[in-house]
Amino acid sequence: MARAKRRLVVVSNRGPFRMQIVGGRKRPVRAAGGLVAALDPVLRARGGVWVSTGDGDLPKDLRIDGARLPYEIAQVKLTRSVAEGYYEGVSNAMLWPIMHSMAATVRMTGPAFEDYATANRAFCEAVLASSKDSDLIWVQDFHLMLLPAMLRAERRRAHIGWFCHIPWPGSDIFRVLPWREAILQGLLGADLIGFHTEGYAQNFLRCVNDLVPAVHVDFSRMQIRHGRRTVRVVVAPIGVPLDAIQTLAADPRVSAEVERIQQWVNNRRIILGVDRLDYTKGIEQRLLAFEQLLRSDRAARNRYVMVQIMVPSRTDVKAYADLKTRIDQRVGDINGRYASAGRIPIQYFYRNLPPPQLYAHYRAADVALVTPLRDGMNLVALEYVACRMQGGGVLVLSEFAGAAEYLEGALRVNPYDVHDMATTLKAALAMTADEQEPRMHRLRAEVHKLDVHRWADGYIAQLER
Ligand code: ADQ
Repeated sequence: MARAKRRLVVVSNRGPFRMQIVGGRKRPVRAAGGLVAALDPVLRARGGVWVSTGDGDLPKDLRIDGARLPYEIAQVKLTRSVAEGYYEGVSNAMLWPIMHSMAATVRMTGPAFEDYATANRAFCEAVLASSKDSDLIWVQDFHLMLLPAMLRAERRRAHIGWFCHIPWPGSDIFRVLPWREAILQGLLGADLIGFHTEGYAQNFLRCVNDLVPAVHVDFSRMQIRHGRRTVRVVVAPIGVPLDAIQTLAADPRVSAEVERIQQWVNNRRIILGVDRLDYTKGIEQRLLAFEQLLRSDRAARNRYVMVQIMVPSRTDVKAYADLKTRIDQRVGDINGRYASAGRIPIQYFYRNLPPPQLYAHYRAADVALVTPLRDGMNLVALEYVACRMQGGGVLVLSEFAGAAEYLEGALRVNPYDVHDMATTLKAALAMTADEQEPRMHRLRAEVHKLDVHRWADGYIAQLER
């Protein structure tokens, strides 16, 4: 008889649902983003619990789309001051820039690390209360790097995994963190540690080797001997829910929306940018590259339009508010300089678009310009390719996105080199259908291999071993 599957406990800072007022009534709304799209179906299929921060306002018998949610939700409630230190002070102001190799952006605030530890401890208690010894515990991302060791101290034999959704920097940058060893010791409580690329995994092994005493790191087998335990490190690139995206992107309502977008831009060819508003995403550099194209080629002003869609993010953090101001000014400046009657060069949205509208933009775009200065993977690049079912379209991709390791069919750019980006953009726009087709064909095969369900199932199977 087949052994029953172990129950799965997913732990992440943000959870899959939150209460929101819709049409005057408070209702549970599914959170956007790749993580929820990846792990919600897995939990639905095998049952389990999702532990995340929240106000405790989700009803016990949560109903989604008319049916009872087949897994549990546990919410960790943090005090306002702990939440601030943990989320703003450490996660956003320190860990995010360091992990993206932007050490100069770090703002160090001493006591915030205590809040980070307190928040991780609160998660630990919630996980212990809602799980049992035999469960698989899968901790997500940089908000919860102390949690694996906290759990290990209580559950010696548990199967604990941790996945890093963002890059892992070189040891020379990681060591800028004052509590670097505490973080690494925290992670070494896990059995299985996953990264998007081989480069991040090797950087992590190097950090452990350089900064943690009394461990043995085997770089080629990607294992760490830590006391009596062995920690395995794996390369597990995340993907997108391919079938779901393709089904929705093919919907006749999405096709109608594609036509509407094309009319709205006067049938100019579309260069698309889609990002969470973040200084790692290279949005300003991208705008400069487009400006260079407009400046160098008069005809470009009538032929092309850039559509930039940004979802607001971390809006109460100063670095993000400042970036928003700079982007607004840059867009205004370019539009002021190069607009002519009925033709605005940059169409700019600052809001979350629902998937049908987002996918219509992917379908309508001749070129997707994905230019992060540094990015763990970048799902936008994969979503663009997933929506190009008719073939054609060009993906211009930063060499500093994890996705660049897997998408050979993209045109590569260095986002710090604005001239290189402008030249590559021009080349992308000049590509004939015959040149685009084989590249997109190759990209589609590459994105197919990165299906998100395969990512989740593969990781869980390794954690179960
Ligand atoms: P993010 O930094 O959030 O994720 P990304 O991978 O690009 O970056 O995912 C963004 C998601 O938000 C995409 O699914 C995209 O469709 C959506 N999105 C962006 N703008 C939107 C808008 N205006 N309206 C609606 N949706 C929008 C982190 C890491 C990444 C890593 C993922 C997954 O930083 O490197 O790929 O986790 O591991």
